[in-house]
Amino acid sequence: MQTFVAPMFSIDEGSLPSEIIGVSPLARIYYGQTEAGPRVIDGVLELPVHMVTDGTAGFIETWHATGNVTVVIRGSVAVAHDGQQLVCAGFVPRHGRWADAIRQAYAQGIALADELGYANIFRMWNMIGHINETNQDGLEVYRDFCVGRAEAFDVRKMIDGVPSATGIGSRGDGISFYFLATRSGRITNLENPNQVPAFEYPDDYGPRPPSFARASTIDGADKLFISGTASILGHRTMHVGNIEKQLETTRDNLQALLRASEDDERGWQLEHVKVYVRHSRDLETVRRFVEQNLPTPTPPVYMNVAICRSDLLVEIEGVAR
Ligand code: 3HB
Repeated sequence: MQTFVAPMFSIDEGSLPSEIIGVSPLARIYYGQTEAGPRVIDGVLELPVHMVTDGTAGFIETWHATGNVTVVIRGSVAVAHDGQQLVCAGFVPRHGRWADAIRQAYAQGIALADELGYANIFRMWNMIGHINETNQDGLEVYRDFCVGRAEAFDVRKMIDGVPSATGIGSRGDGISFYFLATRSGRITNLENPNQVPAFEYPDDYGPRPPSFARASTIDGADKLFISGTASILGHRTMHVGNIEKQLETTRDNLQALLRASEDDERGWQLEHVKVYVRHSRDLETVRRFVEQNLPTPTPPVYMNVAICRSDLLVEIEGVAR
């Protein structure tokens, strides 16, 4: 039976929560005002990601370990693992074309996780600078990124299908990513019956579809990891230009995922949410909506960043229990 400890959010470094199991954290993701490659500080894997605007407090996402932690660095990626779980973090600086560099970095991370025995990747985050701009060939950066990630996943056929994910704009220039994997524990991926699976999107959305599942659970972990979710039905963006309506469709999609588990009796409840808002002018509307419609025991965190499709105004991800 696997013990999985949920991420814990804190508002700033000064209020970092005390470690909950008495061992070092597996990794800390610094959601702040700088981006850089993964680093090891006092034996802890850290990844600084540029996700908050100047003058706004960031937060630290801590992944808690369940045993002694070992950190390994290889090339542009680093992993931390504790015998049960692994976090891999990577950073690719700005490129004129992204696919090759992303394929290499992801392939390196996946190979390292495989070698160490953590073959089951179940959740990943990708923070993409200039996400809606074009690369030197005129291809949108997000679509270019999707090509590289898909090629890395082609190389190692994903055992349980593609993991749940977030692919979101950042305020930096490069692409930062991290993923979580387990040594054991069967992964079950869920899809939203109201959406075409992202990995089956038609090629109107780019040369390779985005490789991710809408949500994932792991046997014994008692957690549902919900991917970045937005105002998409079928494969189309709904309510272009209307933040209130996009929020309603996003909420409905989140609720569909909470109900999508075969284990219907289970009744998943959202515990943590991260909210990405394209325009700062919409922040208060979004905050009010989230408080009223998506209550969670821990405060949501809000980031003012671009979203993978230029017509999406808001995206919400979560962890449910
Ligand atoms: C992704 O490409 O990983 C992704 C993008 C999204 C939402 C979730 C995942 O907009």
